[in-house]
Amino acid sequence: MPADAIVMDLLRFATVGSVDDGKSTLIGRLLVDTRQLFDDQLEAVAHASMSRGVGDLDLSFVTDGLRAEREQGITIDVAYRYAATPTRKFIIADCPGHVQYTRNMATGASTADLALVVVDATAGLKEQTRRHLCIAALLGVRRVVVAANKMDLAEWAKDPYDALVAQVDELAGLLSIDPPLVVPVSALHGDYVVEASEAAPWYKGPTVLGALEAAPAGGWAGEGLVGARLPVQWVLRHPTGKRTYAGMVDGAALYPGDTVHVLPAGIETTVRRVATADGDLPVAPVGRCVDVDLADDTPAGRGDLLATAPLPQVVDELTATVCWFGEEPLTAGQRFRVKHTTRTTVGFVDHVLKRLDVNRLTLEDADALEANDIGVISLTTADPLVVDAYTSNRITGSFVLVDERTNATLAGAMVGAPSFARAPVR
Ligand SMILES: Nc1nc2c(ncn2[C@@H]2O[C@H](COP(=O)(O)OP(=O)(O)OP(=O)(O)O)[C@@H](O)[C@H]2O)c(=O)[nH]1
Ligand SMILES: [Mg+2]
Repeated sequence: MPADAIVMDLLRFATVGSVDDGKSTLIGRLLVDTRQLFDDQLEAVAHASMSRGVGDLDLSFVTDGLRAEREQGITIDVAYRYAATPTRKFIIADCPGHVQYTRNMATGASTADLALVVVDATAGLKEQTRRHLCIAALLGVRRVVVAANKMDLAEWAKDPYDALVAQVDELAGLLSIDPPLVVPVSALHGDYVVEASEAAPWYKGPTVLGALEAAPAGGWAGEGLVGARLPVQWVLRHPTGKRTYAGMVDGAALYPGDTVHVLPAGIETTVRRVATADGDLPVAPVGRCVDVDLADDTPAGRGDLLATAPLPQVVDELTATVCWFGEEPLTAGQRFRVKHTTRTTVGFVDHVLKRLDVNRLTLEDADALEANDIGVISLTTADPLVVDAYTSNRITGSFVLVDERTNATLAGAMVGAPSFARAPVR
């Protein structure tokens, strides 16, 4: 099978939604009912459930493996699981819902093609679910499936389901995404997760698994908008004295013979060869790690970017959308280490421009961002960065702000203003 076919067959999705709405239970149910778990894994979950006194089989224990997670009954770290059905492979990121771990959710969603939003249908859309969906939309996840969970507690009444559909449609409109499918489910009992059920005769749509199998792969908003991008990770020095440049291809495929620019220096040259440990390639597809030989002995270093047209921008002042995870507020004048692709430099916050109201999805004037706020800032960097708008490329359009003293990652940032917010940034 060609490499592309394997990629096409794969869907990466992340669970998002508020704490305790049933994300881990739903993933546990999905894995158990599609028979992804070995007997000994199931036995271990059953044993842990009994010893914690939470019944015969707490399905959330399938992904909640940390002791603190099982003791507190919440997810803390993102759990990645693999699953395969006859039609598709899945990489699942089960994210935490607790507001304190929003940064982990953002990490889990940052590589997802699809967000599986889990909502307790008896409670409706909560602020944290809106925040999660905003973050997923900001991260470019445009495909969404909603599980209206705990329908058993609502005795499968249609009214709470209809009310949730109306709330979800309104939010989708504000986020400029298509109205998502809303599947009524009981993660606890399994109705409409893998198996259809008689519980909701008024529901004619697919199960959660059916929706996940039918969703188009890829699905990230910015695909195909830029040329090839290769952030140089290593410079390989050969015995002959020649240098070649290793890194992962992104944005678009890279071909021998392509005209490339070495940025930020701006030197134009040609790709002579694209090699791997197994020999030369006629084409290096997106996601492939390769070693590039440039014509004319063109010099480049770690942190440089090799790019084909349409080209990125070289900037030392930029506007960015940030998810702020620091305990202390983010304000103008602060200084951070900026990590962008393989380049690290220092950045200074010139202004905090806006803060996103996650309930109304409007950008409000602000001069500080509190923990877990989403906002817009302007930043100056000590060295130039080579960027694309996040809406065009996930890799070259994102960076993180790191505390220089503690090394803690304090913000995830996307180049440009949020695409969906209605108010102008300046
Ligand atoms: N009645 C009922 N209870 C459910 C259902 N799904 C989950 N629960 C219960 O809800 C509680 C929370 O479930 P989890 O799966 O841990 O929720 P979560 O969304 O993963 O929580 P965090 O990861 O901490 O955000 C557990 O006690 C579950 O047994 C359901 O469909 N019906
Ligand atoms: Mg969980």
